[in-house]
Amino acid sequence: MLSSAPGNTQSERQAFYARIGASHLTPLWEVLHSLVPQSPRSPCATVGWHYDEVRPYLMEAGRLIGAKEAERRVLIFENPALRGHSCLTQTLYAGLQLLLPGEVAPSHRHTQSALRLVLEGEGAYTAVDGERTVMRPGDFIITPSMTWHDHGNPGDQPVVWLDGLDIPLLRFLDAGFAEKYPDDTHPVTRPEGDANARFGGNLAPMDYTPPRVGASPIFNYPYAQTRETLTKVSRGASVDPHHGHGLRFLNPTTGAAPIPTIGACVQLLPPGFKGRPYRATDSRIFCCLEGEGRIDTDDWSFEFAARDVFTVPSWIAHRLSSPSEAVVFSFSERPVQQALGLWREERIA
Ligand code: 1HN
Repeated sequence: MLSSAPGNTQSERQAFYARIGASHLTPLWEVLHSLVPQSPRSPCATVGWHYDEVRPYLMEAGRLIGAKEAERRVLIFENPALRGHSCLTQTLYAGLQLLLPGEVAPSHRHTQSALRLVLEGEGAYTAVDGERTVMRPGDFIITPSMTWHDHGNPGDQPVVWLDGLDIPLLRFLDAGFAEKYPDDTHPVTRPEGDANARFGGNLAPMDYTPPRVGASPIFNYPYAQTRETLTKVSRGASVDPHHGHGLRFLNPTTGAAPIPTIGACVQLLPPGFKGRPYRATDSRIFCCLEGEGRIDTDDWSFEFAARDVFTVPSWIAHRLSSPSEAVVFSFSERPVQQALGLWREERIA
């Protein structure tokens, strides 16, 4: 006879789970549907920060600790649904870094890749493998995996930038290595602008063959150039109903993303733009660079202005809009999902 009272079955099952639990075993049938959902259900929250709220804390941190002692003086944007994990999405970390006049953030390298989006101040530089680049507001700068990097601020203004790193992804893969350079600053071996001269003019050195998987040899995508491109593109007739005038940053030698693990985009939302809903399987971190606008999901909305940071997790439908005109930068792990054949998007009417 098979049948038994459901109550007994439940208690027998619980007792069974407890017994096998002692042998570090657990039944699949209790978790199957959350392991293999019909569609993504991210544990991450949609969330945003206004720069005006965060900046005073960052300046306070500037009085409490030096850049050298901290190694990197950063306030991390933590997803409220993942507190204590130092991440904003399941794959990406983001934070605001402050470098005060006269400070140096010492040279090191690691397998984690980084991007910087300069938000405030002029006169600092970042160095990547022996070439320095001056950081100007809006500049998008990359620090590829295992490149030596230090930052310095010989100027007279505090300089603030948004850092994005693939820290959670590499933690998940247990693929993190790091080392410190013996001196605070790495020797300068190439003149400023060398990388952009060799790779930035739709040209490359005659004998250059890009690695099969690798980062862009361009490491500063200056905002002056990006903005000019956006302005010219916006004079064209077509506006994407979901993205406005959306462009993605390229490794010019391959057409791939600037960093193998992180893709970055910039969007110009024309005056009065009301974007249609859109969702994709990559979790995206946004930062407004100019103007103001608004992002809406079914149960969340956030009004943003320049330097505000916000995130939309995987598969959450969202709409971008702007009353005047806005420029919005964003980044995500999209190239990872695409390399694995997993990335999907949906343009909702
Ligand atoms: C790092 O190297 C930087 O170079 C910023 O500016 C943030 C967070 C964790 C680990 C390394 C930087 C970082 C970081």
